[in-house]
Amino acid sequence: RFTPTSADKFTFGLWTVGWRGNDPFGDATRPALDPVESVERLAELGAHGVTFHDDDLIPFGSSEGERATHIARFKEALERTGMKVPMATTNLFTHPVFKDGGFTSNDRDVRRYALRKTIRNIDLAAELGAETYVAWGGREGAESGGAKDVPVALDRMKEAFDLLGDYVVEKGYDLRFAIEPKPNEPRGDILLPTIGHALAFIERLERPELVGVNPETGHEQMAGLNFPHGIAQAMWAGKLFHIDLNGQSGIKYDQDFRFGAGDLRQAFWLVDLLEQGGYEGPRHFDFKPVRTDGIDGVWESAKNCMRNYLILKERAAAFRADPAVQEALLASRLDQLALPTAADGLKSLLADRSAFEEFDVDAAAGRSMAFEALDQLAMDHLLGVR
Ligand code: 3MF
Ligand code: MG
Ligand code: MG
Ligand code: MG
Repeated sequence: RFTPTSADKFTFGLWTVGWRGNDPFGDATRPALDPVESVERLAELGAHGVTFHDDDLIPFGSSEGERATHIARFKEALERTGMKVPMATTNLFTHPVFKDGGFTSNDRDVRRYALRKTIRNIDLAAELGAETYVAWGGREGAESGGAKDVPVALDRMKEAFDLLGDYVVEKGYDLRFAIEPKPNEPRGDILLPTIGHALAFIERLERPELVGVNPETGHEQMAGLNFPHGIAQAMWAGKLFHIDLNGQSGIKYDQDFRFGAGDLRQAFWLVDLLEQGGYEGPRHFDFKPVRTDGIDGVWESAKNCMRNYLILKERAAAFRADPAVQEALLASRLDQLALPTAADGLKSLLADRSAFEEFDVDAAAGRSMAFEALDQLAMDHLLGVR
């Protein structure tokens, strides 16, 4: 029970289990992991696949020959284990050259280099069968007002995505882009800080249909936002191309706890939404095994990201199937929310005296929404007492 199979579509970034525990105040606490070992161990745990930044697989500065060897070993491990690579991404944040950003660095040479580095890894992503190419612009931002002309930087950001769109269309790749918003860290403020900013930006691109979002639980919560609400709007817009699942406790640094840790109630509603709402993409974990633990904690936490998702999936399904919940939903008038407000048209709305002149506002104000009973049913299901 709660043991995943490939059909559950759980995927992990190589950089997640591979994180060595280095943070701004301390050195690594664990040895480096060979990507081949990560593929093997995650396959044994029941994962569907892995994702990677170019530099996770091919250390920055590798020669062409070394690059080919890293790719060949990785491919061999994928074939042997049946693991997939549904997504890949570019590291445009670790090397000091990206200190002021990749696509929006004030330094034009750096911007051209960032595009070439991205395009090189897009070729590899397509070769490995990836469907989504994620772009997290962690260094696209500023610490001070004069340092970045934001509208001009957004012009450069648009230019980058338009060029990348040209590239995949020219090559005939079946690859879509997903922008990953984050409000801050490592920059003081990052461009496209939330799902909403990213969705608005995408509509200004030359090929908006090629670009969606890859929201991360903790990133939205760092901005004090409700993650399931953000995901719901992304789904409503047809833009949830990919997702980064993890755990976060409130407005703090990017905690990257395993999925299910942190805000458990939001995790419950998120799984309910993804499962009910027909999201078919990978359930991708972007978490960091706590640096207090050894390699045992790495595999324990990876296993438990998937376990917690499956537990919440079962709890959410039980909530939806409970007749008492269905009644409570009616008492809270969710069925009425689903009705168009004026399907009869503006003219008959204006002619309807019961809608205004004869509307009993006090009676309507007096009707309870009965949300407390509904929420306690959810709580009882979440806590496993129903
Ligand atoms: C940082 C992140 C990133 C992105 C990744 C793109 C290093 O907070 O979340 O992980 O997820 O670069 O997938
Ligand atoms: Mg993150
Ligand atoms: Mg995070
Ligand atoms: Mg992420």
